[in-house]
Amino acid sequence: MRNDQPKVIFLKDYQAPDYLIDETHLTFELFEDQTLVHAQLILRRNPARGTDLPPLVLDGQQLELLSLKLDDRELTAGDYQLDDSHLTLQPAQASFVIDSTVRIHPEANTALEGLYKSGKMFCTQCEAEGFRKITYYLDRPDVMSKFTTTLSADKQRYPVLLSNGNPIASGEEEGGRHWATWQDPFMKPAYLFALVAGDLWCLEDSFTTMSQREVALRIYVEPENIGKLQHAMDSLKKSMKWDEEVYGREYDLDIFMIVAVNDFNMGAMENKGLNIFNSSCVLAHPETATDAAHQRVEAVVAHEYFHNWSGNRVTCRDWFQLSLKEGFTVFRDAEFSADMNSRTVKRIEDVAFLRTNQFAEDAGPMAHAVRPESFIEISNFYTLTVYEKGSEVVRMLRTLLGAKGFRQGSDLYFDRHDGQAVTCDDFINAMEDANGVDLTQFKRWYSQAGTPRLEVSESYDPAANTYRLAFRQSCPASPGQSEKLPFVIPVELALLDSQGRELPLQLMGEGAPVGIVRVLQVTESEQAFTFLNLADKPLPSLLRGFSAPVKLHFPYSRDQLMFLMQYDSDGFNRWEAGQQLAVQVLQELVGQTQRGDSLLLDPRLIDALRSVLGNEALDPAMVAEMLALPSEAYLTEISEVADVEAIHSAREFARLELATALKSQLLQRYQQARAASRAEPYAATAEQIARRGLQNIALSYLMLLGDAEVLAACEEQFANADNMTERLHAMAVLVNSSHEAEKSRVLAQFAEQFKDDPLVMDQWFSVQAGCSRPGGLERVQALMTHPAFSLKNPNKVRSLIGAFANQNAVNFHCADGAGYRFLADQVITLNALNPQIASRLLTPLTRWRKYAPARQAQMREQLQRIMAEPALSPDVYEVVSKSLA
Ligand code: B3K
Ligand code: ZN
Repeated sequence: MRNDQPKVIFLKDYQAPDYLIDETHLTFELFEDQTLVHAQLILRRNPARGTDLPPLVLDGQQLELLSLKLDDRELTAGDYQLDDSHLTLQPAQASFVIDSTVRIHPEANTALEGLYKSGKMFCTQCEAEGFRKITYYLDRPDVMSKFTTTLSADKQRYPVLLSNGNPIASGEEEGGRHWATWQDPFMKPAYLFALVAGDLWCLEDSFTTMSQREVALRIYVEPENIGKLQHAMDSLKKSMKWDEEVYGREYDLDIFMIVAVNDFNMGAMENKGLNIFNSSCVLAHPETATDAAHQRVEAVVAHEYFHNWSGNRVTCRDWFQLSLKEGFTVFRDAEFSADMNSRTVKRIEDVAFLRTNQFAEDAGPMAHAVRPESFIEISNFYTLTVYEKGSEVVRMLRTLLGAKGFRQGSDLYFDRHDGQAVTCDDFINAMEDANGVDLTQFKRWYSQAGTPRLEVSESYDPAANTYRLAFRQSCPASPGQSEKLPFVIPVELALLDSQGRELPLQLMGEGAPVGIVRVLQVTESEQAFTFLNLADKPLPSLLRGFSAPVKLHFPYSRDQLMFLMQYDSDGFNRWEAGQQLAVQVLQELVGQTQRGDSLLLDPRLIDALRSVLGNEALDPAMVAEMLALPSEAYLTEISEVADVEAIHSAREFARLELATALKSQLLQRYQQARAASRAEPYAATAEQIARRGLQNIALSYLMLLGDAEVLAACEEQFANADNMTERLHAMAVLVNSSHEAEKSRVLAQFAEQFKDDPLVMDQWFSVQAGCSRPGGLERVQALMTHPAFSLKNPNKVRSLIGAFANQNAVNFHCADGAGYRFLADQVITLNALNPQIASRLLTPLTRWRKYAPARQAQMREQLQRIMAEPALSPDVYEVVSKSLA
């Protein structure tokens, strides 16, 4: 907690460590009321920093120091200095050994950082700076050490004792205790340290690597969840294979373990050889997990596994370089998911998420570059910008270098830096060196925050048969960055003729056409490209596959968008044309609503979606994506001033009009899909997932009509579905309907059936928290007293309070400001319990500039109320103070 102004850390102040820790020997004595940690550190002066002997400053927080030795000398209070967060002492030689014993209290650790208890098991979370809550250490990623870890605990309560690396010894002690020693042969920073002790069962399997080594695979859970691991295990094996095939990367230890825990601040953690996962990202069973949850498990298992190379073997020099491992690894997991499922659908989902959420972050008070320049609390920088925009930056590199050049670059990067802690520049330099290109200007994507705007205009010269595209890029100011220099923007494009065929592309200065799809590089503020030999004016298909994270503006007419929706050969851009059409139509409805005009939906949107629905050749997953109107959150993001009620009612009006006009087609596709579903058992295959996606969105539309036959279908789906995807969706549409009696009945039935399954109850909370019908806040407040709810469990906080504040705009933004007050109250309570979760929960309040003055004032008032709290954590302090600045 904060006593004085928290310190700002700057990238420009980076200095290599004064000392290195060659070996780390840890012993944990785990008890119910305390844990003793003995650490033996083999240290030496970092030769790169000189030969003098500056004081050694170890990080340490919330530790009770019981004993301290320097070499063989017991130190007493006068020999060292101790404050809130450091232990400082003076070495006498260049090489020395420190032995310390500290007492810590994992049983009382509600922040879920360092060593803590999740239910009955002990586990750790050290990234970014949690290791300093375990023992005194040089807790920074550029200090890499060889770890040997011994755990001792009561054998009956904690039969399983795990840490990183390989098990090397174990034994029994008096008093019913036992111990185990693990050794990790790879040097690693402390943030990758992990230990687990508990009564766990595991699913075992094995994987033979490309060099024919046998790796034991184990996924550990509490006994009641042993039946929900197959999907995660399959995902792990697919990930291991994929990384060999696509990146040539092989796993390096003899054992790879995953442990599922219920109380976890984020999705999962890539500790070397011992990944620790939020149970929501491991457990999957058709009856309890939706298709989306299955896909998330697959993606997160892959992501953490891929970190073994992009993060662990090659790690970050300092936390400003976080995107070095996170952006790259998100890119890797996205490509893996694209290869395992539908590539186009994966891209659509990722882009919709990025544009709605990361673009909002990039335009808000916490905006920062992919490589930030400063922070107060690093936990606040595990952001959409570092992760998702970071991944887009890596994707652009691949677009620019081509698949082969990119692979040569990644090979060089891994070879050159294996075992090192490096920077984003090192990554780019490897890409440059492997390809003989200059990426100096490209590096601005790492240093400049904000979303570039790319305006494109066209002109056609029928006499010369030339077509000119003029690009103008700009980027709004961000906190601390007023001037932005031009980015390198790869624009993948094609030019279509009146039949939708891609035309040969010959640029001015070229002797012949070069392909029909090309990547132009826009590098100047203003830049034009002229295409030759075009007998008619073409229609451009721009920024295909969302080739750069920018806001593209081209003056398409609605008819042109309808044409692209139907004929663009790029699936992503077909969807994108539909979204742009829907945005135009919805914005028109928002205007009508605000003026009090009668609402009129442009019939072209109905026609366009009718033909999508009627297209049996189109992947049903694409049909579902195209039927989904842009979300309220996205419409908010693209508004100058967001009118919450007008956006909601305009969008609901459009949905009802579409449902009415398309009822027969929707019903036909619904019934077809539901019948297929009844005819075969659930499988999480791409084909079935696509079918259920279309079935469910069709049901959402149909339920707006209030028909008895649709209600009956919905209840049938709820009652008879053999899987959570159909059951949960049926419940969600009922909850959002006006069928009060049916709604209460299914909610009660669902809760009774799944009351002992916390992950399913999370979904039950979410569905209700997201319900936009009046009275949302009261419902959420009532649910907070439900026995399955707990503020101490991050999944519960996210699924109830988070879902309310992020996915229920009309209720969260209710006119009297009660939604804001409620959120501020929760942030204040959580600030003391779990600062990381408190600070995450704040996000919707930080977006106050998007709204009209009255709302702005109410939101700011709550931020100020939080700011006035006495013991603010640095996490919350940083977000609130930057939001008010
Ligand atoms: N590297 C971890 C994130 C740790 C967050 C710490 N506050 C999970 C991941 O990105 O794989
Ligand atoms: Zn990661």
